[in-house]
Amino acid sequence: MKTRTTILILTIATITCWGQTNEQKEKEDRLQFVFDSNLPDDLYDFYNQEKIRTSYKVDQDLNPFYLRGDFDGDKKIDYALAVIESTTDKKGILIYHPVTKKYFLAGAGKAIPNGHGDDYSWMDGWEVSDERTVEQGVTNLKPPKLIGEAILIQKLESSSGLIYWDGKEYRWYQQGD
Ligand SMILES: [Ca+2]
Repeated sequence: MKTRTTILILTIATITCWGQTNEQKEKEDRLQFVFDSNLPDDLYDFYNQEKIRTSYKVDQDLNPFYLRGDFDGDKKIDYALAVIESTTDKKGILIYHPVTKKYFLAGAGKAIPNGHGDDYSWMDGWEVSDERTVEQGVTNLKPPKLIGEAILIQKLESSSGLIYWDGKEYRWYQQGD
């Protein structure tokens, strides 16, 4: 009797397992990854919202895959998460302001002003910039006065640019070409 129950349970477990679609599996893997990564609470809660986590995958190819800084200059920590838009596979950055709970996209389907289109697949490095004053870049555009910390985006040994907050939105400033 005991054996029969065990077999029954195992069979049900196997069927349940087979019934799981790839999509579900992928979603669970994604969640597990985020869970395992020890994301800061604010960022975890943000990413774990249904509409966010179903729309954007975390870009696990980028190291680190998230940055912490005061991007809007209010002296409170903000986050930038490397993401891939699920429907298009376009890469980019999701910037989150925990104080206002607002988020902003750069790439991953959204082109920001003066930027590099809506897909940052070329991006292979990023960091919080330590520049307080931005030097003249390779275009004629005047360097912005930074309100908060800027995010330096790099295509290694090639081009770089800054993503910075202008008080209303995030914009791009091209540095090297
Ligand atoms: Ca801030």
